[in-house]
Amino acid sequence: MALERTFSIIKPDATRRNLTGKIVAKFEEAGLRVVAQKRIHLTMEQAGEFYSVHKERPFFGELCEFMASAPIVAQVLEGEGAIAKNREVMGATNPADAAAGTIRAEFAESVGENSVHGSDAPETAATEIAYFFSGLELVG
Ligand code: FUP
Repeated sequence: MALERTFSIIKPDATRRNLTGKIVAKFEEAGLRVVAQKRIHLTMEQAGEFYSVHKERPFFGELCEFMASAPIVAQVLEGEGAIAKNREVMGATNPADAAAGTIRAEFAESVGENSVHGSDAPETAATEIAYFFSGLELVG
Protein backbone atom coordinates (compact mmCIF):
# COMPACT_ATOMS: atom_id res chain seq x y z
CA MET A 1 0.00 0.00 0.00
CA ALA A 2 1.24 3.48 -0.83
CA LEU A 3 2.29 6.19 1.62
CA GLU A 4 -0.61 8.61 1.69
CA ARG A 5 -1.62 11.87 3.35
CA THR A 6 -5.06 12.69 4.68
CA PHE A 7 -6.67 15.69 6.31
CA SER A 8 -8.02 15.49 9.86
CA ILE A 9 -9.86 17.84 12.21
CA ILE A 10 -10.17 17.49 15.98
CA LYS A 11 -13.55 19.19 16.40
CA PRO A 12 -14.80 21.75 18.98
CA ASP A 13 -16.51 19.18 21.25
CA ALA A 14 -13.10 17.48 21.67
CA THR A 15 -10.93 20.61 22.07
CA ARG A 16 -13.45 21.91 24.64
CA ARG A 17 -12.98 18.72 26.70
CA ASN A 18 -9.16 18.87 26.34
CA LEU A 19 -9.02 15.58 24.37
CA THR A 20 -6.46 16.61 21.73
CA GLY A 21 -3.66 14.46 23.13
CA LYS A 22 -5.84 11.37 23.60
CA ILE A 23 -7.05 11.62 20.01
CA VAL A 24 -3.55 12.16 18.60
CA ALA A 25 -2.42 9.07 20.56
CA LYS A 26 -5.11 6.99 18.77
CA PHE A 27 -3.77 8.13 15.39
CA GLU A 28 -0.16 7.43 16.36
CA GLU A 29 -0.99 3.99 17.78
CA ALA A 30 -2.58 3.15 14.41
CA GLY A 31 0.67 4.04 12.60
CA LEU A 32 -0.36 7.50 11.41
CA ARG A 33 2.15 10.35 11.72
CA VAL A 34 1.18 14.00 12.31
CA VAL A 35 3.10 15.89 9.60
CA ALA A 36 1.31 19.23 10.05
CA GLN A 37 -0.92 20.58 12.81
CA LYS A 38 -2.45 23.88 13.90
CA ARG A 39 -5.11 25.03 16.32
CA ILE A 40 -7.46 27.60 14.80
CA HIS A 41 -10.90 29.08 15.44
CA LEU A 42 -13.00 28.94 12.25
CA THR A 43 -15.46 31.69 11.35
CA MET A 44 -18.99 30.67 10.30
CA GLU A 45 -18.03 31.56 6.73
CA GLN A 46 -14.93 29.32 6.76
CA ALA A 47 -16.90 26.44 8.32
CA GLY A 48 -19.54 26.83 5.60
CA GLU A 49 -16.91 26.81 2.86
CA PHE A 50 -15.25 23.72 4.29
CA TYR A 51 -18.57 21.82 4.54
CA SER A 52 -20.09 23.31 1.34
CA VAL A 53 -20.81 19.77 0.05
CA HIS A 54 -23.48 19.57 2.79
CA LYS A 55 -25.03 23.02 2.19
CA GLU A 56 -28.42 21.64 1.11
CA ARG A 57 -28.68 19.28 4.11
CA PRO A 58 -31.02 20.17 7.00
CA PHE A 59 -28.19 20.03 9.53
CA PHE A 60 -25.90 22.47 7.63
CA GLY A 61 -26.58 25.56 9.79
CA GLU A 62 -26.13 23.66 13.02
CA LEU A 63 -22.98 21.99 11.68
CA CYS A 64 -21.39 25.37 10.80
CA GLU A 65 -22.36 26.89 14.15
CA PHE A 66 -20.81 23.93 15.94
CA MET A 67 -17.59 24.02 13.89
CA ALA A 68 -17.23 27.76 14.64
CA SER A 69 -18.15 27.41 18.34
CA ALA A 70 -14.63 26.75 19.70
CA PRO A 71 -11.11 26.07 18.37
CA ILE A 72 -10.37 23.09 16.16
CA VAL A 73 -7.06 21.31 15.54
CA ALA A 74 -6.41 20.89 11.81
CA GLN A 75 -3.92 18.17 10.91
CA VAL A 76 -2.29 16.32 8.07
CA LEU A 77 -1.75 12.63 8.85
CA GLU A 78 0.66 10.46 6.86
CA GLY A 79 0.95 6.70 6.65
CA GLU A 80 0.39 3.59 4.56
CA GLY A 81 -3.21 3.80 3.30
CA ALA A 82 -3.71 6.84 5.56
CA ILE A 83 -7.18 7.78 4.27
CA ALA A 84 -8.80 4.41 5.01
CA LYS A 85 -6.77 3.87 8.17
CA ASN A 86 -7.82 7.25 9.59
CA ARG A 87 -11.50 6.54 8.87
CA GLU A 88 -11.16 3.16 10.57
CA VAL A 89 -9.67 4.76 13.69
CA MET A 90 -12.39 7.48 13.67
CA GLY A 91 -15.30 5.01 13.52
CA ALA A 92 -18.79 5.52 12.07
CA THR A 93 -20.25 9.06 11.77
CA ASN A 94 -22.87 8.28 14.42
CA PRO A 95 -21.10 7.23 17.65
CA ALA A 96 -23.97 4.81 18.38
CA ASP A 97 -22.81 2.81 15.32
CA ALA A 98 -19.06 3.20 15.88
CA ALA A 99 -16.99 0.09 16.62
CA ALA A 100 -15.53 -0.32 20.12
CA GLY A 101 -12.13 1.31 20.54
CA THR A 102 -12.67 3.90 17.80
CA ILE A 103 -12.36 7.63 18.55
CA ARG A 104 -16.06 8.27 17.99
CA ALA A 105 -17.12 5.30 20.13
CA GLU A 106 -14.94 6.55 22.99
CA PHE A 107 -15.29 10.31 22.74
CA ALA A 108 -18.07 11.54 20.42
CA GLU A 109 -21.12 13.13 22.02
CA SER A 110 -23.60 12.78 19.11
CA VAL A 111 -23.80 12.41 15.32
CA GLY A 112 -23.34 16.19 15.00
CA GLU A 113 -20.68 16.62 17.69
CA ASN A 114 -18.56 13.65 16.76
CA SER A 115 -15.04 14.75 17.76
CA VAL A 116 -13.20 14.23 14.44
CA HIS A 117 -13.32 14.76 10.70
CA GLY A 118 -11.28 12.76 8.18
CA SER A 119 -11.10 13.03 4.38
CA ASP A 120 -13.03 10.32 2.52
CA ALA A 121 -10.99 10.05 -0.72
CA PRO A 122 -7.65 11.14 -2.25
CA GLU A 123 -9.26 14.08 -4.11
CA THR A 124 -10.97 15.47 -1.00
CA ALA A 125 -7.79 14.92 1.04
CA ALA A 126 -5.78 17.02 -1.46
CA THR A 127 -8.41 19.80 -1.54
CA GLU A 128 -8.85 19.89 2.24
CA ILE A 129 -5.08 19.88 2.94
CA ALA A 130 -4.59 22.77 0.49
CA TYR A 131 -7.44 24.73 2.12
CA PHE A 132 -5.73 24.68 5.53
CA PHE A 133 -1.97 24.32 4.89
CA SER A 134 0.72 25.65 2.58
CA GLY A 135 3.37 23.27 1.22
CA LEU A 136 5.92 24.86 3.59
CA GLU A 137 3.88 23.73 6.61
CA LEU A 138 3.98 20.02 5.69
CA VAL A 139 6.96 18.46 7.39
CA GLY A 140 7.23 14.72 6.87
P1 FUP B 1 -18.06 11.71 8.07
O1 FUP B 1 -17.39 11.57 6.76
O2 FUP B 1 -18.09 10.46 8.89
O3 FUP B 1 -17.56 12.91 8.87
O4 FUP B 1 -19.62 12.00 7.79
P2 FUP B 1 -20.38 12.94 6.76
O5 FUP B 1 -19.46 13.52 5.73
O6 FUP B 1 -21.58 12.17 6.28
O7 FUP B 1 -20.93 14.11 7.69
C1 FUP B 1 -20.14 15.25 7.96
C2 FUP B 1 -20.61 15.88 9.24
O8 FUP B 1 -21.98 16.30 9.12
C3 FUP B 1 -20.62 14.95 10.43
F1 FUP B 1 -19.42 14.80 10.96
C4 FUP B 1 -21.61 15.60 11.33
C5 FUP B 1 -22.61 16.19 10.37
N1 FUP B 1 -23.83 15.35 10.26
C6 FUP B 1 -24.91 15.65 11.07
O9 FUP B 1 -24.85 16.59 11.87
N2 FUP B 1 -26.03 14.90 10.96
C7 FUP B 1 -26.13 13.84 10.09
O10 FUP B 1 -27.18 13.18 10.03
C8 FUP B 1 -25.01 13.53 9.28
C9 FUP B 1 -23.89 14.31 9.38
